[in-house]
Amino acid sequence: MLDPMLIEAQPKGYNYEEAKVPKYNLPDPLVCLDGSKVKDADDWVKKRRPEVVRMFEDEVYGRSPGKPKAMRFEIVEKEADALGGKAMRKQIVIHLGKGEKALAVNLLLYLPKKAKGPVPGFLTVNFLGNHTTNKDPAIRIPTSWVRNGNGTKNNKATAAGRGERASRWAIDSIVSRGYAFGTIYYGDIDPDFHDGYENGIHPLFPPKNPKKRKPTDWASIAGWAWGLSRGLDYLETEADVDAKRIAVMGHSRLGKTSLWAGASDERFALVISNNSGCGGAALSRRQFGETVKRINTSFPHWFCDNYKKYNDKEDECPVDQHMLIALSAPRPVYVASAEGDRWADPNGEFLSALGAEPVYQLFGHTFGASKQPPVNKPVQGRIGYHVRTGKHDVTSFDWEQYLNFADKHLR
Ligand code: GTR
Repeated sequence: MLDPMLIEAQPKGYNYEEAKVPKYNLPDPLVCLDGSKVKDADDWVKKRRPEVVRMFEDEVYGRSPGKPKAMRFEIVEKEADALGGKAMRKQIVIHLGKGEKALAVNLLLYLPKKAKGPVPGFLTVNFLGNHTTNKDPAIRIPTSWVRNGNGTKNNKATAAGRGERASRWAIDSIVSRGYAFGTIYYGDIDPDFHDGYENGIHPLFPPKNPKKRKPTDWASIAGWAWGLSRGLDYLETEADVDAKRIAVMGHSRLGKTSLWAGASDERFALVISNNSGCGGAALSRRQFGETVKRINTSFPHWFCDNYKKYNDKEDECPVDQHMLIALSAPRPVYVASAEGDRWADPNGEFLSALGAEPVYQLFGHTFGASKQPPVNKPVQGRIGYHVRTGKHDVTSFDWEQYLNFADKHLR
């Protein structure tokens, strides 16, 4: 398999021209499977939304288990004076399952020290270990699989990686603006390579034997999203956090993950997709940049087996990704693109947000854009969108917009 990190930003042989986007018809989020039209918000909530969730489960991400019985939270570290006195730090291990295959998922949490009463926050998921999100020397280093362990080839994280991804995580600003910041390392939940679902979260739940898997069983994106829900389960027990005001955020494959987490767990109050692209915010039918076939080939473990039916047959899929954005409604949702990230189809990400607006309108909410806004000019209605200059990444510009959006909706 190709090393996902080594795949260049714009592989050759794919379409990057708007004029070459094929003609397509998007499925109407407001037309039910029986052909009837959604009349109002109640109809969406009771009838259409469950249908759409089921289609995403069965055709795209796979069905996940619910909240597990065998789960235990252990606070393994606590510091009242972290980040130069600005924050409290807590590190929690979420123990999942029993026996040999039991998992220990590490949650790192910073809480603003000055806060009076429970604070809103961001729950995020990261690529290389919690210790890479900040230089703080007390952050625990993962013992689970990591990609190339900080430049080495042994798949073990080392202290050399401390803070190496700090530019992606505006922890200082987040805490200074009165929000909690939580992050989970995705490899603690499910290692990101295809091993036939023998490792990570999947063997802890039926069918424990991967040979008995059905084409609708969950794969890795659903596993990471499910892990975010377990992080939220912990936050519900945390007196200093208001678990009813938690935004879920991720980048790239983890942006696909945060969208599915927000869609499948309505406790998340706000949903943020950063450069999530194909299988995330971007419309698959446009076949711009990464395609369904390509993603299913490079990353066969991300989506359920049924999704492979749509390789080169995007039009046959009963959903497209605007319906995923719509599953956040009526909660605020933010889709962010980068101009240089054409592999992720920035305009397709915008059009997907736009395609979700009819569902928001049922609740009296609007987006505020009808075509992709110019670069670095965010639009923030109940749906937020921006395309910034630069490449596939998370920047302080992105976080500035997420914080403004959260100020508007979670305060
Ligand atoms: C790419 C993949 C994208 C995106 C990205 C990432 O190689 O094609 O869908 O998920 O990886 O997660 O960094």
